[in-house]
Amino acid sequence: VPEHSLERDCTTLSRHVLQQLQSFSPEAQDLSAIMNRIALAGKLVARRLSRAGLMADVLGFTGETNVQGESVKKMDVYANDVFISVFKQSGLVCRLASEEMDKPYYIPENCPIGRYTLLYDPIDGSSNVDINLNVGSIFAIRQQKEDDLDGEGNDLLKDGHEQLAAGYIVYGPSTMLVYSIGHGVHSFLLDPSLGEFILAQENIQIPDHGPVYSTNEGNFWQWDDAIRDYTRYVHRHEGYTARYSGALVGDIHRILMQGGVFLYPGTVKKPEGKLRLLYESAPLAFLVEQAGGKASNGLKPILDVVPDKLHARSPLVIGSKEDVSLVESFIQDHQ
Ligand code: AHM
Ligand code: MG
Repeated sequence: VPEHSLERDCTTLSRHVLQQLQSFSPEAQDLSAIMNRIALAGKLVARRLSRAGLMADVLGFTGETNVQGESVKKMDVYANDVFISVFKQSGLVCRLASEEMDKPYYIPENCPIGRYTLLYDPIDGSSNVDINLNVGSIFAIRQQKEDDLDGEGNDLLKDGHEQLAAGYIVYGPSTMLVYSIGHGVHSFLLDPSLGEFILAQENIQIPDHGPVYSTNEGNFWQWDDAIRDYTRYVHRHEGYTARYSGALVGDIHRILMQGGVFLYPGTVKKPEGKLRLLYESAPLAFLVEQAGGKASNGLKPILDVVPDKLHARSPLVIGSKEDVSLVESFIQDHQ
């Protein structure tokens, strides 16, 4: 069997975006071009990661602390800058906001022509980089409707229904991009020999129930009773399997394909959990709902949660419908 059969459908990402919107409307053109730039950022990050262990000055910490109080890794900085530089040249995005930047980053040349904002986590699960395991990038696109008068991004403090598109890139054995523009969830694999993301699977549907539960059980004694009771329930019932890699994108990707639930509940030290709403939980919630799954903060859909600040956190329960509802039922019982 030839490696690349000519019969194989080589749908590229930008063509796929246009096909879904089935029009040459300005929005279709814009989203297609934006996705193309995200794909370019993904290729640049993937290339750097693939050589990370071989190059001096790629691994480890910079010595700085970010706005979240976390030590900054060199790969975080590199990937953050990659997204900025690919969008500087695009003319489409006026503003970027990420986990690594205190305030949104403006590209004045693109305002007000490119009135889109890109929200992103450049390297999710960065502790995995140093041990040569999978990491990811998460992104969401929002239309910028109001002026951001003080440059703090207060106009971004809206719920997740405002997202026009969202997705992630997982840097695993292969690099895969999974996205949605509100018409289902589709995955693309990076073919390094072509330098293109090629359609892998269209209209991914998450099973209504799955075996995986994915959470950091080291936090058991920091959880409240509801989450502890849920965990005890899982331990006492057959058919569950635990998977947790310390990198959200990979854990969610597994659940998207096989079903199950990922939880990052509030803890004593972090009552709102660890994950940030605007560029981690909300984009993944958009994607998982588009695949027929569910995402909740325990009490209501993640997409309904309005952040009170740019880097706001929220508890996250996400995955198969039935499994998320089960966790919610434990939380509601303890209200
Ligand atoms: P990061 O974006 O700073 O890497 O943090 C997010 C990561 C997630 O990928 C992962 O699910 C979580 O942090 C793991 O946290 P913990 O080590 O507390 O279980
Ligand atoms: Mg992250």
